[in-house]
Amino acid sequence: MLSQSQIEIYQQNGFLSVEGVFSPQQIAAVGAVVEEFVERSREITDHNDIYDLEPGHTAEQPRVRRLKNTIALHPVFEEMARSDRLLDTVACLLGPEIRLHGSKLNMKAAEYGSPVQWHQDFAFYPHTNDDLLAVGIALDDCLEENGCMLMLPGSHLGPIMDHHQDGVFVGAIDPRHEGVDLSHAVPVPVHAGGITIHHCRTLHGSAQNVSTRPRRLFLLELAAVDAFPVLGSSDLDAFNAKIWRGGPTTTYRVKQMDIRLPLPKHARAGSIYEIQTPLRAKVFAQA
Ligand SMILES: O=C(O)CCC(=O)C(=O)O
Repeated sequence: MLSQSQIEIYQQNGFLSVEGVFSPQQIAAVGAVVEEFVERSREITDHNDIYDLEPGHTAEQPRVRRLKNTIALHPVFEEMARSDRLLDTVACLLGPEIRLHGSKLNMKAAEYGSPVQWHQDFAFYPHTNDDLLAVGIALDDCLEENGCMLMLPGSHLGPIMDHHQDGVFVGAIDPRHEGVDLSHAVPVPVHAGGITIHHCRTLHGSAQNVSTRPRRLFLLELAAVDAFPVLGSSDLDAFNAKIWRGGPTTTYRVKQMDIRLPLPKHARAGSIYEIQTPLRAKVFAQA
């Protein structure tokens, strides 16, 4: 549960962090499964349905950037994500009816973990309304030194920005083109076991991890059940199976707003890291 003042901070800033949501034992159990997946990545040489790999990945030195669709990979992830502690917290912001949109685990390994350029999640998955948010469960201390997320307060109340370059979706903004002053952005640190929550329109990004400490963040994208993806859903049963609280509806709420579709995609589009590769206006450097 959140206090009234935490709810107001989220409404005003578009993000929030809450410490101590999960115990050290819960974090350790999930962390052990994550390490098993990293170990298994030695067998692959390219991105696939499970793994997004950092440049330089080899069997001898596995470098995993992301575990995709994490919820489906092992029951420990779903158990953590569907815990009442977490969903009661989210319900304070989204209302009682909650659907999973997606999940991912961004690894940001020590010394090389890739940056994520500035973007609004909603640009990737526009819906009929914007009652969607992302929860980041910290599996490590996520601090400024090891590449915690940075967010621009109040940006969720502004426009949905252009994430295209030369007419192609690159999943990141050009801050100069958008007139955004990133000097007002703030780090959103959180310790292992804590969570961050950000609104789907909050502008955010994160730097490369050049520290000696890993930064693993398990991200859940959650939606109000009456928000429907503008790009549609090819399998309504699978879509409705992701309702974690409440039940299916055939009536979706529409909010007046201008939406750009995340199309067309470029040839190398895959995870956000690949989608952002062609971006010229990179803010975060990658060594
Ligand atoms: O892992 C991060 O620091 C940023 C994650 C993010 O914004 C994303 O994957 O969409």
